[in-house]
Parts: sequence; structure tokens; C-alpha cells
Amino acid sequence: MLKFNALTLTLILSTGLLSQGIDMRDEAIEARIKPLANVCMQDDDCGIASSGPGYKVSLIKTSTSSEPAASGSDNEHIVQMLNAGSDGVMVFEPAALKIKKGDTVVFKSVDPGHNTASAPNLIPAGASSWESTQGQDFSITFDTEGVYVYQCTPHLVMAMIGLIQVGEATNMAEIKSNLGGFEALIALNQDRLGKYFSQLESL
Ligand SMILES: [Cu+2]
Repeated sequence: MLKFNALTLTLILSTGLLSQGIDMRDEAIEARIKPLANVCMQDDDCGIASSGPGYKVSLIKTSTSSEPAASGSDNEHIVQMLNAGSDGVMVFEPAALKIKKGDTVVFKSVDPGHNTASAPNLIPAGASSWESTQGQDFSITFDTEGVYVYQCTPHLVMAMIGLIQVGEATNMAEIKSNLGGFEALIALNQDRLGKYFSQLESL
């Protein structure tokens, strides 16, 4: 006897199994079924509705390909804003990121006191600049192809910076020719900028 509804399947097992005793249910059947289903005796009040002899089994809903989590992550990228990371103190992680046109980047305010802001003249022509509020998560969807340089405004002097490449690096030459003024604002960790460009090019 099978009875379907939207989320659960109630299944009545045969009375043949029942006749072999309660031990078989406890040790053999329940152990195998438990990860997948709720099971109880037909006569027990276990919250599973059914009618008929045997056991009552309601399948536990597990994640399937229709769950949104897996597909969403393809188009969404996380950049953490950190007090300390693998590149030292005050960092975006990952600092170099390559994404597809139309993808979204979520800047996570893991540690307080950071923000993300596009660097002036260091984003593709026609792209929108951004500046987030310090200490808050911020997400942005990139619809214009090219390379973007961004900073944490309070920690730019310490080279808390990052690079995002959307699609092809169509504006790389222009970015590199405009870098001088930006570099001059960085007093510590001056090697990071070159390192991040190398990382981006190797992605
Ligand atoms: Cu910062």
C-alpha cells in the first residue's frame, strides 16, 4: 500500500516482517532506515498518519538538485573583509578574484571597521563605482566587463585592496597606466598590488 502526498511518503511494510519479532525491527530495519526515514510500529502514536498493518515509515526529505544553494553559488562569490589573513593584517580574502559577467560579489564584514569602495579611475569605463558602509556586508553585481581595483578606505594606507576581473581584462592596459596615484596612497605592504595582479593573471 503506497500513499503519496507533497513531502512525505507513508509506506506500510508487510506483516511478514512484523511476525519475525521486534528485535528485527529495532536492530536491522530501523538502523538502515533511520538516516532516510522516520519509522515506527503501526500501533505506535509516532505522528505518522497511516492505516493498515505493519510499520509506518515516513521518508525524511533530503536535499535534491532542486535546492537553490548549490546552483546559487556558481554566480555568487564571497570576499571576506578581515583584520588578519594569509597576506597579513587588514586584507580582503580572496584579494584577486575572476568572475563572469553578471556574477555577484558579496563582501562579508567578518571583522568590524572595514568597507569596500571602487578605486577612482581604476574600473572599466562606464561601470558604476561603489562605496559601502563600514562594518556592513555589501553585495554588488558586475554587468560591465573588465578589471576593477577596490580598497578599504580606512586601510588603504596599509594596502587593504583587491582586484576583480569580470570576463576578459579588456581595460588592463588602462588600469596599469592609471595606477600611479593609487599606489602613492599606500604606505605599508606595497608589494601587495603587484602580487595581486600576478595572482589575477594566474587565475
Ligand atoms: Cu579595512
